Amino acid sequence: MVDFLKEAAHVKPTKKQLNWFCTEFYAFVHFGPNTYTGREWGDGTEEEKLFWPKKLDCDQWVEAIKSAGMKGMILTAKHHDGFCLWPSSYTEHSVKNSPCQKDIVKEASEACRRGGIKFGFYLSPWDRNADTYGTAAYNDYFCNQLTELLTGYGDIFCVWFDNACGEGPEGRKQVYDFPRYFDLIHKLQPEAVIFNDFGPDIRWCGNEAGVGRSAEWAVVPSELCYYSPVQTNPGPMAEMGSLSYLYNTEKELGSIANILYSRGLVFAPSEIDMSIRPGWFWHQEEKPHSLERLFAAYLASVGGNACLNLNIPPNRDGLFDERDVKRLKEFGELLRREFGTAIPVSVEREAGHAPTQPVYRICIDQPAKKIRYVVLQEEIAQGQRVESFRIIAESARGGQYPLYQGTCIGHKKICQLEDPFALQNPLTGEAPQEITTLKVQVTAARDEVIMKKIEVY
Ligand code: FUL
Repeated sequence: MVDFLKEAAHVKPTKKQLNWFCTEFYAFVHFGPNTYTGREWGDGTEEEKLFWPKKLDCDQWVEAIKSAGMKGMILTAKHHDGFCLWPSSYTEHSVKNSPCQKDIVKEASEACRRGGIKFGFYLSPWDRNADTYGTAAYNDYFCNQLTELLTGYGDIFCVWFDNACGEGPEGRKQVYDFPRYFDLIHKLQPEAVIFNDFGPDIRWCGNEAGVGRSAEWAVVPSELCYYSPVQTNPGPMAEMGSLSYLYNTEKELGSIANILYSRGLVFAPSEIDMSIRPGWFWHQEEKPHSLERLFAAYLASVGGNACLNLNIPPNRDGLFDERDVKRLKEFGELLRREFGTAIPVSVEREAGHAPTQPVYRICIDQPAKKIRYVVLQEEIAQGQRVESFRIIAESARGGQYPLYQGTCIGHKKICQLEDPFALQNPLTGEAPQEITTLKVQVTAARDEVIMKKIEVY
């Protein structure tokens, strides 16, 4: 068992998964015929002439995206209705037959380049317009479209696949040839991460509400992410049961109880995707979510060993709705206010503790009157290891105040602390006037802990 936990602790990300982790927060952009029909899922019969964003301005999108601190954009090049936002040579159902006559993928990718953010695309395998859907020929069609997108628009940081698989003509269902799609991406854009519900590079978090797990491991059983390369032996309990029930909506994925039964572990971190509004596409009557809700989603994702993919849908003019632009700006201001400037501290790893239970002593240079967050980062390039930890504050007079109890850390854990100045020491009744020291105590880990960074805000 100890050997297996050590193996689990050494499951490593690829370089592109590490780069993706550092992107942290990026925008989804859902745009297409649904924007004009008011639907969420088109059926593929929508007329091309409907799509006409008369004031299209992708620089306006990029500016708003950047104002919230996001570092990339993923555009729905084709949604389930099959309408292509670029003039694909393989279908008539695209912008080329709309009065707009613009290549939206080109406009958006160039605006991202100008604005210095990354660009990626969503390409729906489910296509309710393609005649060949449900036959082997559809996989060729899909690969042709993928090739156009992978070769015509510069560097792609992420290709986002939707797993939805509905019926096509005469009730035919398509067998998606994902391994073939992945090979094509590896060949044409080797730096791009691939999102799919079950990996290979990034997996779906299991909800669209911006909610995270209490322990979000990037190391998960291969039973869940069966497209990702297996990096360990089977767990010690693998012969005594199975994980065949495992699905992304489970509350626990990478917990010890689960991994012991696994046939092998993979590195497949989670992306939290949600929309700034109730729908993925723009609807006049919908309003953006509150700042509180967006901030909670940020803590759960960027602050919970995942990334946040926040959708902002352009309106019928081809512009981000002013209400969303305002909310994004406010959100960026909030993030800068909370995490803009770290409190100067010096961190020391105390001697005399086991390598799996280190204690980090954080001395606050100028005793602080307000402490809200401790941000922890493991050296995830070496693997994810911490199982549990606690944070304690020490007052100038030696009082101890428990501020936080956490599970895993991974790439980044933002710990929102209890207000130490509102706490009383249970023994002395004393409330601290100033905090001089914080202690991060790891209480369990799968192998020696390598902490990359500790910051206080
Ligand atoms: C889902 C789709 O069915 C939704 O329309 C949306 O695109 C969301 C991101 O993924 O599977």
